[in-house]
Amino acid sequence: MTRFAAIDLGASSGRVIVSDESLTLTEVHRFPNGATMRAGALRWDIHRIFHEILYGLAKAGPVDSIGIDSWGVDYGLLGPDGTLLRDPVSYRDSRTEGVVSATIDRLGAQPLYEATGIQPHPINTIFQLLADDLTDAATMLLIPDLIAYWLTGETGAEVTNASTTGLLDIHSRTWSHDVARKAGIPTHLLPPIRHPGSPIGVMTPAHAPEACCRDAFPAWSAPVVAVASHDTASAVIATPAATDAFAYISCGTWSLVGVELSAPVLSEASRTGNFTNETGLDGTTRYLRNVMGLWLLQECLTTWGSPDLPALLQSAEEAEPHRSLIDAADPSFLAPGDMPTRIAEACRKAGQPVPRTKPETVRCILESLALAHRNAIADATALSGHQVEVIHLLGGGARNRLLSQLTADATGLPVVAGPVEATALGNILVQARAAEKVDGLREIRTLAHEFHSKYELA
Ligand code: ADP
Ligand code: LRH
Repeated sequence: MTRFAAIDLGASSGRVIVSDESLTLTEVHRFPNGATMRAGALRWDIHRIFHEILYGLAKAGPVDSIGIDSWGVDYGLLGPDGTLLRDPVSYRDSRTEGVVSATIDRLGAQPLYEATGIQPHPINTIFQLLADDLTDAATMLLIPDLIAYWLTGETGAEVTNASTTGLLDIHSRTWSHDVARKAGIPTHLLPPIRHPGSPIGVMTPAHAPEACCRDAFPAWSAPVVAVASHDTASAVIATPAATDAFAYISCGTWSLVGVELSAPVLSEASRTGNFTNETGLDGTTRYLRNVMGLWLLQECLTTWGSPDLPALLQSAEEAEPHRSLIDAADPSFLAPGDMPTRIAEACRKAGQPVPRTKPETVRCILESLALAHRNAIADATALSGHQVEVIHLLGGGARNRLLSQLTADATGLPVVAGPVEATALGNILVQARAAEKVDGLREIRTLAHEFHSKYELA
């Protein structure tokens, strides 16, 4: 019986999920994730994350292959001897303030967009690298590539996640040394590009950081295979779509809202509309807008001392509708901190009633997200000409019935919620294709559809 392990790292939780040949997924380990202030910056505790991964793999038992995906844009820097210089900084750190506009002024917004297809968002790797100390840095590894390096000793940059950096040439889908040079980023930092389905190496403790982890490796080994290592790319792969006329909302910490295209859209209207062209499986384009997503709710829950989410959503369902709306793309929501106060402030500034209770705040967040979903889908359709008949809402947000309903109400389109673990499913389906158990993207989507009907709609 063939078994695959998906290591799926989200900004709010990480999980190790195992599948058998009949696509039954078992979550063998889940652990909380989040960035904290350390050594002068908001950082990921990557050694703890790696330790949790090893614990999950040991619990999973022997598998035929392992695939790794995570949130995009963030990276670690290796020194010349292959050791990690510092814990990776989170994209929510304020270090890129000022770098974005200065870089755009130098390189030109439209030329940069035509070269990379990526909207100039302050989280992008290109801006983070420009704000970083690159002294002693020999190699830049994106988060899944860093985990793969610690598991196998092999370095590389998987293409779907490399596309989130703002340094990938949208036409050749290789590093744009031209953009890197003009921006002032040393090109030797950028490791060779690899593609979903290609073998990375075989698991061995030899290259992992000694202190945290070597003893925690499982007794067995397995090949590590490149998957679509950007979590959003993996989620979109596992869209249970029966038609090409679909839009997706990959809905977790962020809402990534858009359509899948066969070619990028690089017009000025697309750039000023804040659309990005990320690379998907087999050269597809994920044409999407970043909407702030359930981060708004997560941060409220943290401020409120983690009340029960299902109960709170129930009260939000009963709260007065259409009372106040915020702009869910407002960059002032990006940083961590007291979110209820920031939401109240945004309402006040917009001359709207300030939410008085927790359920009213939640209702305001979900209605604002639904409106942002509607606007992004309408704009994606208008800018790309792609027809949309159905919306697939993928990821943890699919557990939020109210959000799906509000999105359906706002768009006037049917919303299919799930799979909740679309990212892990996409990760596994690409491993299955590498093992020659599945063929093209169409067959992968048929399997995702069967999975969804069997396990989530039953
Ligand atoms: P990420 O991969 O970015 O960490 P997930 O896809 O795991 O995000 O989704 C996390 C989100 O899922 C949470 O912020 C929360 O809003 C939502 N969620 C999780 N459990 C539930 C639940 N029981 N009911 C409603 N929403 C939920
Ligand atoms: C979602 C995600 C998104 C990126 C952001 C950094 O987890 O990968 O696609 O824009 O995190």
